[in-house]
Formats: sequence, structure tokens, C-alpha cells
Amino acid sequence: MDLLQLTPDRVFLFVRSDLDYERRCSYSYVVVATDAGQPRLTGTSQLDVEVIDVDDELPHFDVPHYRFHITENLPVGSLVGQVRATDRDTDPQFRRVYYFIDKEETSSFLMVDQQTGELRTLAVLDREVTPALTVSVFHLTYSIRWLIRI
Ligand SMILES: [Ca+2]
Ligand SMILES: [Ca+2]
Repeated sequence: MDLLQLTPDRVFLFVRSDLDYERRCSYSYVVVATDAGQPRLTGTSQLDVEVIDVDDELPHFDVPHYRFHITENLPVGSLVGQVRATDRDTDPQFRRVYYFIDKEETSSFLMVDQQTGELRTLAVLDREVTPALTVSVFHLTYSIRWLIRI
């Protein structure tokens, strides 16, 4: 038993290594008590420990760098590409991901759908004026930057 430790007189349980809900969410043991008689008499009890999930996993983008190309003069709202990040947490609330773009760079040209990660144009792009855009997309705890050539 490498997770829990019992002291001789009382039953105190100590965690001896880090617990990770995503790796293992429950532990079960049989606790044995013996007396000092001859022969020794014993009693047993089942011990179950359930680990409670917390938001400890960071979202990770599927690739570290996206590169998209889009033709100039397309109508506003044209799809440029889609980014996707996943989060290993088990609780749906803890693994929900939202996407944001650094507004300083691209607010007049591009937008990202907070739910889907789809990137769409906010203006008609002109390659002679704007040959490339570098975009930073964030979710709540992580960011990624990519280059879009027009
Ligand atoms: Ca998370
Ligand atoms: Ca977790």
C-alpha cells in the first residue's frame, strides 16, 4: 500500500503521493484490527477513498502553431480557419474552453468564435494593404500565436 499509511494506535490516513483525479479517482483498502490475545483475534473493515475533481488541467491547443491562408477580397464573415484546444479535466465545467483574440492586433480584421474557435473576417482583406496578420488566440489560461497570409 503506497498511498495511505496507518499509525499503530489510531487510524489516521496520510497521503504519501500526489493525487490526480484524472489518473485515478478512487482507492479501496481493507483495514485490519488485531487484539493482543493468544491467539490474536481480528476484525476487518472496507475503506473506500474517493478523490474530488478540481480544475487542475490546462487547456492545450492541438498544435503549437497554426498557419492559415485566405484569398483577398472575400466577403466579411468568410471562414479563415479553426483552432481547437482540449482540457483533460473530467468535470465539464472545468474542461470548457473559450477562445479570444488579442484585440490590439486584429480587432478590425478578424474575430474568433468563443465557443468553436472558428476564425472569420471582419473586413474585406486587401493583400496590397495587409499581406499578413499575426494573431494571438487565447483561452482562459493559455495563448497561441499564428500567422495568416493573404
Ligand atoms: Ca481545466
Ligand atoms: Ca481535475
